[in-house]
Amino acid sequence: MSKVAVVPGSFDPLTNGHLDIIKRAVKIFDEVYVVVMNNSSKNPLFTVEERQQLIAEATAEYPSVKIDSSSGLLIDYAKSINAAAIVRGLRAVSDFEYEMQITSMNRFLDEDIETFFVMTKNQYSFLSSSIVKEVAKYGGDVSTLVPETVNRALKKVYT
Ligand code: COD
Repeated sequence: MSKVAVVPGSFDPLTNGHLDIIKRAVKIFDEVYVVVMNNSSKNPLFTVEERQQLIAEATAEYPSVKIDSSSGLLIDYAKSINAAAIVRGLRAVSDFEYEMQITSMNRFLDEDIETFFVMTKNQYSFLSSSIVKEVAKYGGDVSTLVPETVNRALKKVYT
């Protein structure tokens, strides 16, 4: 049976840190669903469709990657595609508390779906979508921190 994983996130926008996590998931799972989800505490810059398009362009070389979106609960989405696992990225200890809370809640809602944590490359451990947007907004160069298409999209928004 093929092993399916969900890589959920806000991806507003996709960074090289996200991409690193997606590539690591691709090595382990047969199918990897990268899913743009609602995070009710964030106010997105890009629409869901724009974020999906940017992810699709950056992952085009990986046939096992599928792009989707959902406005419901992550666990319901994971069940709907028979996922065995949710894959999340860890950057630093500061991510741990938030991730533990999400994982515990998802496990409370469904015991059978495991969450796997993947550590990013050290060079991306300081990266977040928010920090990238902040730097891009004030004209800083983020071209080595995000895929080329994301860099172009950020320039379009901020010039
Ligand atoms: N290196 C490695 N990993 C990274 C990096 C980096 N530089 N940057 C981000 N990541 C990881 C994050 O740790 C995360 O695992 C993933 O990439 C996505 O990050 P974000 O910031 O784009 O996404 P989040 O954290 O906003 O995603 C939160 C969800 C949208 C998944 C969550 O809010 C959710 O599940 N919402 C749906 C509603 C729901 O089910 N809620 C109940 C769960 S408690």
